[in-house]
Amino acid sequence: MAQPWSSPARVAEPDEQISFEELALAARNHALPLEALRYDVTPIGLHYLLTHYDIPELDPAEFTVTIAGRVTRPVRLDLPALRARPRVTTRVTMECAGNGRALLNPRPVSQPWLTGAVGTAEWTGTPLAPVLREAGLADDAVEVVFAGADHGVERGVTQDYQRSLPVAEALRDEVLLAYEMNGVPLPPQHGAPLRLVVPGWYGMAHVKWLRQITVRDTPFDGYQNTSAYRLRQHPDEPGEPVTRMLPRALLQPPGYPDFMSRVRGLAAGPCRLTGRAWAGDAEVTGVEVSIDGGEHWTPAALEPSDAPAWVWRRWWYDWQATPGHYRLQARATDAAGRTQPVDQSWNRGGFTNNLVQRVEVMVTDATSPPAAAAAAPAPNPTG
Ligand SMILES: Nc1nc2c(c(=O)[nH]1)N[C@H]1C(S)=C(S)[C@@H](COP(=O)(O)O)O[C@H]1N2
Ligand SMILES: [Mo]
Repeated sequence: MAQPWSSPARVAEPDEQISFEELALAARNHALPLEALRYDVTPIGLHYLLTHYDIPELDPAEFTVTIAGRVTRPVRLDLPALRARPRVTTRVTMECAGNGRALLNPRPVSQPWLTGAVGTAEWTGTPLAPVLREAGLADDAVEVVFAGADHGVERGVTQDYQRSLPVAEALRDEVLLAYEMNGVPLPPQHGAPLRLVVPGWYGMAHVKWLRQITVRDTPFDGYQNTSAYRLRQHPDEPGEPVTRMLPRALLQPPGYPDFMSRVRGLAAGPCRLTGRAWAGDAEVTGVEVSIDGGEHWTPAALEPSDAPAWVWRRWWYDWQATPGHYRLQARATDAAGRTQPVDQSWNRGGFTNNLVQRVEVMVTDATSPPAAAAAAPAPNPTG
């Protein structure tokens, strides 16, 4: 073979387009269609999806998860035992740390997300903390490693997908061993029969197909913690770990799309712009909208909520649309004063890029046909 079968991390050349390999990843791992921002809870098939390797084949009847390592009483639990434990349902907005990657310049070569790597689900399961406490955490426990049943090779490193959390994070009340999503057993692609849910953290921490929990007295040095999911400017630096979601607002694109460009068509007149906003740590306190490409920002209305930062909230802004070409933008600010940047903050992995979303809209006079129809394009052969 001319190419090594598992290549090192790479940043695209300045004029390099999306590759066949990136297309292959994008076709497996899909985004939330932005019109699905209309749902408080994302229907399962519309929730974004990200799987590093293959979806593993697991028999729920045979399935067990083990809790071992630095504990006094190692435990093995099957699904009936998990279901017999206290049952909690919690709503969580989850976003991939790579969301926004393909908008970066230069582009880190990996799953080429635009802005839709997010979804909100209702996860049902049992809290992790009591399970860990019953197993008896050793005094010297520092991290807990969560291993999935999926296996692959990444940048030359053969592995099962594994991620660790510091003990204090693993013991948070909100962290769940989840066996249901939106009221039904987890579907295969979202981690059946069991996954971890770590509200507030980017997606990589929510380990799917969870089959082993190992308590450690030293920091975990696995690939997904020390090589991947680090904020680096240079390949050789250790980099800061990726943890919680930064604030982000998304706009549900108004009007109707052009098939290829996705530019929106909209008839002039009153238009309520609406979308969702969330964060991973301190709650969203405001959303601002710009209709003039970022010259002016106006506060949007934000739905009142007692929910934590990681449950997305609806926002809206009443726009009097007059004919013309617009670039709509929305940006969120959280209670810690963090606002989404209008310029990219770049890192080699393309992580945590919460650069503001931009939506192009052609507003046409309500009485004349839309510009696109007037141009009478050839029928689309692909349907
Ligand atoms: N076992 C396992 N867990 C995993 C992954 C994976 O590839 N294998 N991908 C992670 C990443 S990067 C993300 S963004 C989320 C995606 O969860 P979803 O596919 O249910 O939306 O799962 C995380 N958990
Ligand atoms: Mo991710």
